[in-house]
Amino acid sequence: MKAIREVSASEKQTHLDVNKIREDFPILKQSVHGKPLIYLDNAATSQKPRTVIEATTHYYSSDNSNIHRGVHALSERATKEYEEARLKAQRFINAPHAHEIVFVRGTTEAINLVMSSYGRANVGEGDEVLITTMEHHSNIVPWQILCEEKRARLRVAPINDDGELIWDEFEKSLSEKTRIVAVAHVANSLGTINPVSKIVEAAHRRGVPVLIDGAQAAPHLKIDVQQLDCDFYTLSGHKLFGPTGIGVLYGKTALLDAMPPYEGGGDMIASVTFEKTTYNVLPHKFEAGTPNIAGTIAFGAAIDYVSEIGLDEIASYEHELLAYGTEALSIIPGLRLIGTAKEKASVLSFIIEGIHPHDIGTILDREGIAIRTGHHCAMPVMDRFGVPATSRASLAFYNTKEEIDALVAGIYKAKEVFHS
Ligand code: 7TS
Repeated sequence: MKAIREVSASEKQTHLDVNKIREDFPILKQSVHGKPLIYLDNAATSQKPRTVIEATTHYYSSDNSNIHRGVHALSERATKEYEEARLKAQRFINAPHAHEIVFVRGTTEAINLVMSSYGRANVGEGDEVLITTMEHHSNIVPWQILCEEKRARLRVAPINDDGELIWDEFEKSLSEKTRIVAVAHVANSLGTINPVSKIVEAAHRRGVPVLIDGAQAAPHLKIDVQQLDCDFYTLSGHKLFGPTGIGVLYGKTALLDAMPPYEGGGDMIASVTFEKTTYNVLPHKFEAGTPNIAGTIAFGAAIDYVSEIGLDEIASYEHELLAYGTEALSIIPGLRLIGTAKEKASVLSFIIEGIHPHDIGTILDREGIAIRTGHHCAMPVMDRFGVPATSRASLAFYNTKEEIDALVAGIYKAKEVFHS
């Protein structure tokens, strides 16, 4: 396939060898409905490089055993690999300490942990929790549960027609009653990159801690939690080219130390009697029960993989792809992009006059193109833009301009079928 628009030499800023990278992803080699697979649903979950798949196989073939308990060789090896993954995650987000990395199932569990432990201990009647309109349901519903339980108020900072946070409104919503701010770093349905440093600064001026939902940021942007100075940061391994069922909650030591446990069980205790149980040190206090050992080790391999390519390279290549895609989609008659923030990550959400997003998704699927259609677990965003759903193409560093051309051709085909 050849790109519709030739790219001038001055536009070629990146050195990323996409064809070589694609060789690392076995799943991308297949055909769907007789057409080469074009996978543009990376915001839902991304594909896995061979090293991640092999790390899983290697663990189960050679090292499988429980961790932190056995004195035998297998358990020692498994424990070492599991704890090495923690160090990799620590370096990946530049956390000051390894014990500030809590392994969880994913972003959803990370936010629920903070809500349940920090939230229940610190939010009371009349207090406020501040989020934004562009949050994923995972960063709305836990806070609603908390606010209902505590008779607290959930405040929502609005967004403008481009899908950007309205700064003045956000600042006005911060008050002496605010107990925590929880915002997406990158919005999954719009691609908006939030001004998280500025958010943290404004909240900290009022002594309010900030949780950043980094599920959609970690695969695309370099994360430095020390620079951000955020209090909590969450991410999901499966969006970061790792396995499902593993993610990270980063929290500052002082906060994590002061928080009560989330779940009770094995590994999170120091000693147990029927009279009194004492809890383990961080991070084990928050990791009750046998964890996802294979997934954690393979997640470590995913971190190695993306770190080797480099987040700066990834961000710059994806920026090029996004600019190309935005231009290509914008000129399609009847197409409206939902989410046109100045600062955006590689998400192209759109609607087309006269065609339901699900029909577009189905027609594209026949062309071998995987996109997501629906509300993307961000129903308030759909309400804000007055649409029931959007079609969403979300890009990763293994996608190409030729694939975007195929997406455009597929959309024209849908328009033909529906006479739109
Ligand atoms: N926060 C954001 C911003 C997300 O995009 C998602 C998942 C989550 C939280 C939840 O992450 P999980 O790994 O715990 O499920 N977003 C999407 C999506 O856009 N399409 O499918 C899942």
